[in-house]
Amino acid sequence: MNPNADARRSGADTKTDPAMREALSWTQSARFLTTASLLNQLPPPGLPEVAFVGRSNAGKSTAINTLAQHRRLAFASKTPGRTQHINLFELGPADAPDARWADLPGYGYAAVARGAKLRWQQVMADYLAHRHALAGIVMMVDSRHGFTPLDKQLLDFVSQRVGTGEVKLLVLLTKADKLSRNEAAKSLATAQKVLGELATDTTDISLVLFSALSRQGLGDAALVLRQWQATAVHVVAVDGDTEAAAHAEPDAEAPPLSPA
Ligand SMILES: Nc1nc2c(ncn2[C@@H]2O[C@H](COP(=O)(O)OP(=O)(O)OP(=O)(O)O)[C@@H](O)[C@H]2O)c(=O)[nH]1
Ligand SMILES: [Mg+2]
Repeated sequence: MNPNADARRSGADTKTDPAMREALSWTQSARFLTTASLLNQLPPPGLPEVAFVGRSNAGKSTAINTLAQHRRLAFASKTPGRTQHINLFELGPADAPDARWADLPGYGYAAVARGAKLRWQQVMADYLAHRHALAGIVMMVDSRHGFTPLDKQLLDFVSQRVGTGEVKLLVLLTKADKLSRNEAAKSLATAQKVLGELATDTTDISLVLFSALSRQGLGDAALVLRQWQATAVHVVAVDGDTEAAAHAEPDAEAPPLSPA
């Protein structure tokens, strides 16, 4: 597989590795900023943003809470489809924030009405295709199930922006505590294969086995996110925010992901 598709294992110690400790103390600065149900309700782009995406119930909100070391920053729930808006979080010093995270609504939850499903998927597709500030995507995939057809559809959808390296990708194989060592190795190998097909000389793709319960992969995930923030180009907000204006109209270039 392409060396740029980097498989990380929890080798480093979150307590003793100074870079990891710094990264974790940065992720712990995450605090709620705002919530939006439409793209034009989002604050103008400025700080680098990272989108947390994945199937409903894959563990997006829980991963944000774990990184932030906060039990209820993002709303995690046993009921799939809990996150129905884009929730934005801000990171860095309170007087000088340096990044934002966006918890996006999950996809693939069958019980959501078709109309609502299409609407959310359009919002997500527009955000991923056009948000200028988007520096990276964290994709949560349940380690027991691997990439589902909808996950692959999403990978395909972002493959252009990921392919040029404009948008970086971190895949968290979540709920790793539910797997045996052997199953975990298999889950990692299968995911590596899928991501290998996406990797080019310009992509920046990482893969981490993750558990909110055991904190496996937490330090590695924090390191990747910290690195993205450190290297991201800050998007200067333009007067009259042309991006927000562009989002007011549905974009023919960004078809909705087909509903599950
Ligand atoms: N055992 C275990 N359970 C987890 C882990 N991460 C999440 N869960 C559980 O999985 C369920 C769904 O987690 P959420 O974080 O709400 O999932 P989500 O992706 O935000 O779901 P939506 O908001 O519906 O899209 C909850 O019951 C969590 O407690 C993990 O690492 N280990
Ligand atoms: Mg959620």
